[in-house]
Amino acid sequence: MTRPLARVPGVPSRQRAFRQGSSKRGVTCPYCFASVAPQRILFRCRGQAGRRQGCAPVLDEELAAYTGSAAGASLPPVFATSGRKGRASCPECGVPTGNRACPECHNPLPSAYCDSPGRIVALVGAKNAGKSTYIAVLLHELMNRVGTELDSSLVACDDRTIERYKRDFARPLLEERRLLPTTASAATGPREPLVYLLTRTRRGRFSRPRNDSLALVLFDTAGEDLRSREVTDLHLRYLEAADAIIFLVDPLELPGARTGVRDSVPAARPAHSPQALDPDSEPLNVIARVTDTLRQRHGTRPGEPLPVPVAVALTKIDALRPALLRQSALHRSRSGQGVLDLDDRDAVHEQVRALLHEWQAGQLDTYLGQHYADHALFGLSALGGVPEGERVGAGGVRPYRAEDPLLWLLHRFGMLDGVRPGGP
Ligand SMILES: Nc1nc2c(ncn2[C@@H]2O[C@H](COP(=O)(O)OP(=O)(O)OP(=O)(O)O)[C@@H](O)[C@H]2O)c(=O)[nH]1
Ligand SMILES: [Mg+2]
Ligand SMILES: [Zn+2]
Ligand SMILES: [Zn+2]
Repeated sequence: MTRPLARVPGVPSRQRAFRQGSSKRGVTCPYCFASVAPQRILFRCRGQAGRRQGCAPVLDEELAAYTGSAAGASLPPVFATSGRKGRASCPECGVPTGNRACPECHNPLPSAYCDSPGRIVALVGAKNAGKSTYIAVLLHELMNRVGTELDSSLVACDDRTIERYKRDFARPLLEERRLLPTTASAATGPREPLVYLLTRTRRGRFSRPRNDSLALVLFDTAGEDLRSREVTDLHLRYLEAADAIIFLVDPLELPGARTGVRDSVPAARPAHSPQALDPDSEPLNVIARVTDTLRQRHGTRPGEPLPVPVAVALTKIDALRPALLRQSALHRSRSGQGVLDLDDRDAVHEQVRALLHEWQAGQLDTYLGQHYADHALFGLSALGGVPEGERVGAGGVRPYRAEDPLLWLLHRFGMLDGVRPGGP
């Protein structure tokens, strides 16, 4: 007999505090991370199309400065208006428009993003932790299997995001099955976040369907750049703007984990490599630097936990010995469709916690507990198998639990119900 699912739609009080605490008065631009008061948001003329009269395209210098190129920066002009409505008429041609733009960098601000509080999710981790691979796979999952399950759409907010996702992530990794190159430091060239709007339609039993949106802003940080305390300006603003953090940890880098690793996996780094001596790349030191940055923004007192939820995920768990995962929560696939299974969540959290302690990395867990009001532990594999040389393993990319951290964050943001299959 199946028991009725215990639904937990309400947001726990701790989380409610977070939602209120982080309510920003303005909108944070997902491109330049400037905080923009609603009345300062610009509109962009819709321009000429077919028989519609409108302004001709002109070079937008702010946008060109942001992208570092004049290509694609010739657009109908932007204009300011005193009103706060979602639409305005162009003062030049009179055509009404609903296209909005950031007053600082002139990138498009989707109306769903302006109207609902945007959530910026920052993805961080040491060099080689698996960030770029994870971005490629997570976005693909959200556009396909997981998107269908959640009744959600994932839409790129600008053409450059579409182009870059294809060129730098999907084509090499998912189509050509080549491992992604090390991400170059932001110091060597301008880099842009990938900006998506994730919209979920929720059908309540007694209410009309409602759309909830989350701006998923993924900035593929180079692990290299998180090694020093002098984080680049864009990184700093990205972290300061973050409403949630996904922190990726390569278990093969944890001191005690090697015994739990399959023999077939080559050492993540030979003992004599300079990196092996580099304490700046230790997961704990990377998270500590990120935490210091967040503390400055939130102005919290030392000892007072930060309100930003942080999801900490062990990547590459396919490389762990099967014996370690057998009969464990991590070994099961996730249950639940379009909901977060809270029993499963607790079990995975506890198992990863136990693994961390077993691997002499218990400090990481202790540190998170001391500094964050809300942290959750995950184990995932973006590739689903150990790579062969420069290529994805023979079975192709078969992600495993890659979406878990995002589902938890959606639950935290009140966009996904939690259930306890075993009763409350
Ligand atoms: N076994 C296994 N290996 C993985 C997985 N994901 C990534 N890797 C390995 O980890 C390497 C680094 O992954 P990246 O995604 O490039 O790491 P990164 O965090 O972006 O690194 P930086 O760009 O240097 O900061 C890959 O080349 C793979 O060899 C996984 O799911 N399983
Ligand atoms: Mg990378
Ligand atoms: Zn116009
Ligand atoms: Zn901007």
